[in-house]
Order: sequence, then structure tokens, then C-alpha cells
Amino acid sequence: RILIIGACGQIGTELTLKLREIHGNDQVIASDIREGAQELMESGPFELLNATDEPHIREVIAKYEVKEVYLMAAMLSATGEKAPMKAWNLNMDSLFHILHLGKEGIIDKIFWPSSIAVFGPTTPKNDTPQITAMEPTTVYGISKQTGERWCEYFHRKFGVDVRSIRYPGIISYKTLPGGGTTDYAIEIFHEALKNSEYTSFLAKDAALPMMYMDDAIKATVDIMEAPAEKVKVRSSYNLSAISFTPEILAEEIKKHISDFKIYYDPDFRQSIAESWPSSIDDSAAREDWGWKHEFDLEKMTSTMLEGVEKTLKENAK
Ligand code: VAH
Repeated sequence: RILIIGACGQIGTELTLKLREIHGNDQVIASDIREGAQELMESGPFELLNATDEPHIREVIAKYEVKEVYLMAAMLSATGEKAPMKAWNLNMDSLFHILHLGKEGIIDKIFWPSSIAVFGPTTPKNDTPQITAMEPTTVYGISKQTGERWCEYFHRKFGVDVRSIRYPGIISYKTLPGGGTTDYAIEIFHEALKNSEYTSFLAKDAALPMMYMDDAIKATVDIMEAPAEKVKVRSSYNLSAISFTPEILAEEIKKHISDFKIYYDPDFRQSIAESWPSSIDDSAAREDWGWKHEFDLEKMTSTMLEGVEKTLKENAK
């Protein structure tokens, strides 16, 4: 069976639903420190679980005879800056617990998400290569970079089958993100539909790599299904789809909502955004396990507007 830790988060929710569709509802155990979306809670087993509580993780893994773990719990970049030690402890402890379960042979396969936040101001900004300078400035980025080194170490030394991708900003409407720098690109859709205006906390020219949720889920499923020998990078793979600025996204939204207005009031998250790449070279993922994205800016924008509108109507009922 499969265990998702952090199943109620932005990516965890949709990943759990997808894995239940592929493997069967009772084969995929959702867990989180809080309950989540109704669809997730009702479609299969759920356990309340703190990702740093090692004995409890082991208990749940034994109870359901879990062989595969997706560790999706983490504190993101913006929230991490407000509680650095808490972010560090959550992001690192949870990873060590799972890597040790792999080393002991209790579980066979691990997915652990990294992020473009591993890069920093000294990294080439455009078409950032797979292997390059990495001097992250956020606690979140430091934890992801460190995590990548540990994943690679556990694979090389102990043969742990751990797989990872560096997610860009993920755009979706089912579950809201929690405390990231790329969250503006989701808020903007909600505000556009509710008020026809949005004040961005990033500057108008802050270009960041982004991806629609369905592509992120596809990448996650693909890398986990790939034969082990095809997964050559055991730290984490660069992954890319689209890259845009708040201004470009606003222009695209205006094609659907003609009176939409955008204002800019950058806060501390702007300097985080400035430290990250604008676009990513993901040729290693494309060559090694056949990664290919599907959603461009247009398709993502129309899908988001439809999805958010539906959600707003449902919430109003
Ligand atoms: C954040 N969305 O903004 C996350 C992410 C690409 C960055 O990992 O913190």
C-alpha cells in the first residue's frame, strides 16, 4: 500500500485522489495533521499524523503494510521565513524518518519533493541547468537543498529507492497553497473573479517558473512509475513547464475578464522571488524518464478561471 504524508495540502490532495484512481481507494492511505477536503476524506482511509512523530509514522506503516511513501508535508518559503527553526525541524526530521524506513527495508520506494527554491542569487537565472551553483537564501530552500543531498546519500550508500523533482510554483484551484512565494499566481484568479482586481505582493516583472497542477501530478506519477535504472538523478530533477510574470498573467486574465485591474505592492516575498530562477532547463527529466508538460499559459488560465468560478459558486451555496 501507499502512504501520503501531508495529504491535505495543495499538492497532497490532488496526488492522493490521482493515486486512488490508479491503485484503488483502499490502497492509498491519506495522512495529515488536520482533516482536509471532503472528497479526499470520503474516498479512502485517513489517519491523523504529525510528520515529525516517528513512532506514529512507523505504527501507521505497519498497520496498513505500507511499501511506498510520498512525503508531501513541508513548511514553504514565505511561512518558513517567519518560523525558521520550526520549518527546518519539520522539513528535515520528516525526511530522515522516511529515509531510515527505506534503509531498514521496511518500505521499498519514496517520493520526496524538492523545489526551485534550492537555487539562489548566484544561480544562472535563465534556463537554469540541472547542475549549477546553489546558494539558497531561504530556510525552505536550505532545507530542500540539504534534503536533496541526503536523498542522494541514502540512495548511493544504502540503495534506498528515493525519487525527487524540483517543483516550480504549482497553480491549482482545489486546495489553496499554504505560505509560498508563488501563491500570488493563485490568489490572482480568486480576486479576479470576486472583485475584478488584485494587488500583487510580487513586482510586475517578477518572472518565475510555474506549472499547472495536472502537469505536476503527471510528473510525480511518471517518475515513480519509471524503471529504477531510468531515474539517474537521485538528488532531484529540474522540472519546468511555463514561466511568467504577474504582468503577463494579468494580461492573459484580461482576455477573459476585460475590466480586470492589477496593482503592485511588493513585500518581503519579492526578494525571495528575485533570488530564484526565471526559467529552468529540465532536459535531464525529459531524456531520462520522458517528462513532457501539457499546460501552457493559455490553457492554464482558462482552466483556472473555470475551476475557481465553480469553487466560488459551490462555496456560496
Ligand atoms: C513556494 N511554492 O513558493 C513554493 C515553491 C517554487 C517555490 O516550492 O515556497
